[in-house]
Amino acid sequence: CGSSHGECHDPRVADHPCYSKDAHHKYARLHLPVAPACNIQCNYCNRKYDCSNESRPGVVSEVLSPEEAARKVLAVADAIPQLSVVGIAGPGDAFANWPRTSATLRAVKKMLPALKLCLSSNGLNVAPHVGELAELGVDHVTLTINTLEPEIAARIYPWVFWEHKRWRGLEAAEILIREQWRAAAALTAAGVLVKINSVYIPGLNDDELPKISAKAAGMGVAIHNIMPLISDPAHGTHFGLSGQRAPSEEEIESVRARCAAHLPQMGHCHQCRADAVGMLGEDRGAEFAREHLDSLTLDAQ
Ligand code: CLF
Ligand code: SF4
Repeated sequence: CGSSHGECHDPRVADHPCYSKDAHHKYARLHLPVAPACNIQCNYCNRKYDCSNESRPGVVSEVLSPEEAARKVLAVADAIPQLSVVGIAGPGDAFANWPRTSATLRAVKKMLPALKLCLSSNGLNVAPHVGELAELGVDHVTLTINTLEPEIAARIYPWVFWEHKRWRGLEAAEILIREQWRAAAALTAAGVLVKINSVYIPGLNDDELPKISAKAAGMGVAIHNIMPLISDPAHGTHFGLSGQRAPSEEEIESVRARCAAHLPQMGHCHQCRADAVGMLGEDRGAEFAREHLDSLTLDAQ
């Protein structure tokens, strides 16, 4: 399905504001910030802030318990009838906090089964949970994959935590890349609609991005989202502090065109916060902050 053309009638694509460009004017998403920890370090992330694989660095989301998150879903669904998707996109990694993530998904599914469930991850700890995802009815998962080459990955990820141990350098890079593609294969085989996000780091992974599109297309991935590196030194990320620049608009368009030869490209991403609420590009999070939840009307309860 070429979801970026808006011609697909599969409701899993047509009603999802990220998978379908047409849908992003009609449907809203809610991010539940229930996943604080992370199992890797990315050089474009400052761990005090939200996961920069999916979110805008330099903002901090208030972490919710699964119970608070369930309450928030009811409040938002009541207030925003266009709500179609509930996503978990940090502020760390959804699968590095699997007990909290799965408890939240179960609660949402029980209360409002018509909502789509969507997860975003670096891919490290996804494959072992694919069976449970299918059982929970999660049909959208985003994996952030930035390179196929361990030598390049070692310059993006200083370490990963895997099987009770911290790995560094090429060993860490090889584990992460292997597990990311194991996850992509397992998810597509289970019928999950997979989106790949890639952070474009000019001079480092320019030529990797079309290769990722090509490999992903061969696995049945639905869509690729090239996200520009945000490298403001004020955010305190390794890349920001070391002077790594962001790509220009021309560079982004050029690499997207190369990738589009293999896979539909998402061009309407807003690099949302891990607690974003509303239509893409809109953030009504403050209306539904923890201190307001008690006073909200919860008709759906
Ligand atoms: Fe959220 Fe991500 Fe699901 Fe969308 S966002 S978990 S796939 S419901 Fe969308 Fe926001 Fe871009 Fe993400 S615009 S940052 S791609
Ligand atoms: Fe940060 Fe997300 Fe990378 Fe974890 S996966 S280090 S939270 S950008």
